[in-house]
Formats: sequence, C-alpha cells, structure tokens
Amino acid sequence: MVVIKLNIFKKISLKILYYSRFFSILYLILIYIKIVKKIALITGITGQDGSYLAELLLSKKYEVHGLVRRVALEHIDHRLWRIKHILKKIKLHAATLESYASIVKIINKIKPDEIYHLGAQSYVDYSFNDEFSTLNTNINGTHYLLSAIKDFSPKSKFYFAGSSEMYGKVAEIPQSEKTPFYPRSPYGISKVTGYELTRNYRESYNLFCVSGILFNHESPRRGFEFVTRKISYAVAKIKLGLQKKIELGNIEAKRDWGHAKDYVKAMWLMLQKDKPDDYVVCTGKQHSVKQFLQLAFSLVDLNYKDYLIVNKNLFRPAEVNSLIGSSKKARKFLKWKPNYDFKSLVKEMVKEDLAFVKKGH
Ligand code: GDR
Repeated sequence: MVVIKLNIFKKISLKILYYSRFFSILYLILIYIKIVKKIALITGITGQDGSYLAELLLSKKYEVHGLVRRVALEHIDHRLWRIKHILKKIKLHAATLESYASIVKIINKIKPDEIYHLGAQSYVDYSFNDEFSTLNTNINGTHYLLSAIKDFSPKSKFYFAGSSEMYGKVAEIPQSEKTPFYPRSPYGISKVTGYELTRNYRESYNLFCVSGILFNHESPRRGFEFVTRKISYAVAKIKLGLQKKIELGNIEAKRDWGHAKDYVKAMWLMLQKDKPDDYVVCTGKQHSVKQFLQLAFSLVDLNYKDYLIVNKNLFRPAEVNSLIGSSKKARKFLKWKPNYDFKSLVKEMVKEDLAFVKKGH
C-alpha cells in the first residue's frame, strides 16, 4: 500500500518537474523575445520616409509604433496609402505634434527604445504662405518630444530629421557637418531650431539625441507637391495623352538628390552607434531641376521643351539655389553608402508613375 502511494507521488513529482521545466524554458524564450524585440516610435509614419523606415524596422523585427492624427485613422485610403500594406503589423496611436499631453501619453505608455521624429510641415514653398503653423508645429513638436523623453523615457534614443535646407545660402561647397547654417525659409529656420534643440538636450541632459542632415531624397512615394514627383507624374500623364503641359518655377535650382529608401537606412544606423552624433546624408552629386526634367522626358522619348511652361508665380520669395553635400563622415563611421544614383532614381519614379497613371490615378 505504502509502495503504491510512493509511486504515485513519484509520478506526480516527475510530471510537475517536467512541466515546470517546460514553462521555465518558455518563460526564458519570452524574456529573450522581449529583450531582442526593440520598440520604435515613428512620427510622420504616413509620409514617404516614415513608410520606408517602418518597413526597414519590421524587417529587423522591431515592434513598430506610429504617431498619427486621428483624422488619418478615419481616411485609410487617402491618408494611409503608403503604409496600407503593413497596417496589420504596426500599431498606430492618435496624437498630434501640437499637443505635449498626447505625446507624453504615448511615450510614457510604450517607452520606445528608439524614436524617429520625421513628422513636420515639410513643404518649403508652403512655409512662406503659412509661417506660423510651420514654425509652431515643427519647433514645438520637436521640443515636446525631447522634453517628454527627458522626463518620462530618458533611455529612448532620439532621431531628429534635419535638412539640407538649413544650409540655405551656402557658406561652402560641399556642405558638411561643420558648415554654418543660413536658412532661407521659415521651414529652414524651423529645422535649424529643431537641430539646436536636439543638440542642447544631448549636451544638457546626457540623452542619446542625434540629427540627420538629409539632402533631398525622393521615390515613387514622394508627395505630388515636390518637384521630382510633379515631374515624374506629369511625364506619365503627358505620355499617356492625359495632360498637355507642365508648369514649373525655377528650373535652374540645383539639388543633391538621393533615394529615400537609402536614406532611412542611415537614420537607423545613427541610432545603433554607442555615442550620439550628427551626420550629413547625401549622394555628393548635383543636378538641376532642368536635368531632372530632361532625363524624365527622355525616358519616354519626349523633349521637355515641347511641354514646359515657366511660371514666375512658382518662384520662391527666397530661393536655395544650389546644394551639394559631403557624406564622408556617414560613409566612414556608419559604413553607409547609397545604392541608387540619379539615373536609377529618375527611372524608377517615371516607371512607377506610368503604371500608376495607367491604373487610372
Ligand atoms: P526642396 O524640394 O524645397 O528642395 O525641399 P522641392 O522639390 O519642393 O524643390 C526643389 C527645387 O525645385 C524648384 N522648383 C519647384 N519646386 C516645386 N516644389 N514645385 C515646382 O513647380 C518647382 N519648380 C521649380 C524649387 O524652387 C526648389 O529649388 C525638399 C523637402 O523635402 C524638404 O522637406 C527637405 O528638407 C529638403 O528637400 C531636403
């Protein structure tokens, strides 16, 4: 009788041991997943850069969160078209860069490992028409995020989307991290302020805060108000007989154009470093708007001169005539380099817009 009882007891003990081992291994795996699964928060996730960055972070197994306006959640086709294909894999939070309280709520809740601040009023020309909202949103948004990080999540690494527009009337050629700023638009001024705020929080509170000084970067996901997309879309429409002319402003302006897909990689690399620092991201090659036009039209066997109307109303009150960067520092310390060149960028944009217009857009 005693022997039977002992046997049952042994069996139960072994079972408990077996299951407890199973559960402790499972527990360890879960801890491991929690440790390796980094959490990222992206402001401006619905934009060109935000969408490519979200894809990149998902491919690296991040838990990706995005901060979006409530109205965007109500108009998925219209406002979320760039991230529609990954909506099930990311978490969107309704908030606005104008509200400190809404930012604090999210940062405090998810305690991100990395925060990519890409959200802004980013159209330079429009910033002349609405200086007030450009300055308010761009400067305050950056300030609120930095302040929220300092008080509620000081371990979060912070990326600020700086811009070559900060160089404006350039002090030297090419522009590097050491070139002084001379912004020529309310947008440029807002970016210089964001850059200085980011530096100051890094130095004052020992936070991991960096600025990427990104030169123009484009793609088939670019907004239609920017000159490259305006051109590639018009080329497609003209080729297909749906548009007759294209109206542009200053076609002599020169830019250092790269592909957004390449540039979001640089953002991520900046936050993987041990020490925070600022980096210029560019191709080091310059082309004029006219050269972009020429190439885009020639790809569909047309001559831009037959379709161009130069409209003086599209010139800016103060123009940034010529930008070309040096990305030596990013190439050396981030081991970053672009995969696209000017030709492959223009080709991809025209090809995608031809397909887009053929679908009826
Ligand atoms: P930019 O980009 O101002 O450089 O800022 P944009 O494409 O708007 O202009 C480039 C140059 O083209 C000239 N241009 C025209 N521009 C527009 N948008 N529309 C026109 O019809 C037109 N005709 C000539 C402009 O005068 C300008 O010289 C972009 C933005 O993405 C910023 O947010 C970002 O910070 C910088 O690039 C790096």
